[in-house]
Amino acid sequence: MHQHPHTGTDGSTARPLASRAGRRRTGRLAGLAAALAAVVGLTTLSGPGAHAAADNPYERGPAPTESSIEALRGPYAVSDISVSSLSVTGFGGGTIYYPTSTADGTFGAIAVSPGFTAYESSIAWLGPRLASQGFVVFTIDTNTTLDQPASRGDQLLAALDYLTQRSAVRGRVDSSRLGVMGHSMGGGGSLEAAKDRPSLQAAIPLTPWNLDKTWPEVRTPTLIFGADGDTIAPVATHAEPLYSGLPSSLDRAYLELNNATHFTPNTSNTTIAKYSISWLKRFIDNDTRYEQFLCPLPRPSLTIEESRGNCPHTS
Ligand code: 9J3
Ligand code: ZN
Repeated sequence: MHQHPHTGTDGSTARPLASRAGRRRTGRLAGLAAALAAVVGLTTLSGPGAHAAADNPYERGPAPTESSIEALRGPYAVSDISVSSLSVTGFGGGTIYYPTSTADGTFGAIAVSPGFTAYESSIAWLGPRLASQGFVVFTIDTNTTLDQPASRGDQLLAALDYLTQRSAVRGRVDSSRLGVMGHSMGGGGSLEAAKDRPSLQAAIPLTPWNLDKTWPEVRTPTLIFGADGDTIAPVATHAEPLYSGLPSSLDRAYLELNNATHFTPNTSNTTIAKYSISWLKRFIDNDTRYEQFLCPLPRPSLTIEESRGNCPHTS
């Protein structure tokens, strides 16, 4: 099939990777812990296992700052591959955005579905924006633009299966660290995908639409974005009851965008990006360095109309 990797269209540039100052600190602490353990005769607690437990193997990229999660591009240069609908089954093809370098090993991955009547182009901005932070991102088309949320959920899972099992970048993806996003009926579909596959590590519905408001089966940490001015999927009948329909014990959050519409997620949006990056890093990469942006919950502001969630997360 016609798959052509190419680079550089997004203007992103490679930057030096993390200095790993944290690693050095960890090493010193591990040494201190080993010395202490030796003193009290608990030498079996030191060694490689103790170090591995303190050193998150899924952490990618430098320590984040407010400006790094708000930036148009993160630290990784991004390449992309077009996947023809003729080359796949179960979804409509799409574009895979991925960090160009293989120096950092594998990455977590997410699939993103557009909404009713819409195409991949409507959510394409998320591809390079999220991939440049250290994820493989598959923005997809659905089989037909009229597919309903349950079908969009199945298609997100088919896209993840293609990504991890058959795609040209399957060797770059950690198949145990996957997530889903989607707009409107695609957001409703991301809940359907999480319900069907509890091993998913993160879900982010964007101004979601779904007639089913009860989601007690979901075990996937879920961040829902609503828009205060949404008249197509009003928050009172979609995003808010969908959030409330998740288990109260789940890692879940609801952010209502201020001065926003149903279509706000269809163009580059820094509020969506910064909290999505934080959620994906926190739950797909287990990267607690990003918890500072999620907890305490962002307060109402010019960009956030309302926030809900069950901080503190269990780290
Ligand atoms: O995907 C969406 O934009 C869902 C909103 C919608 O048009 O629902 C009408 C059935
Ligand atoms: Zn509200």
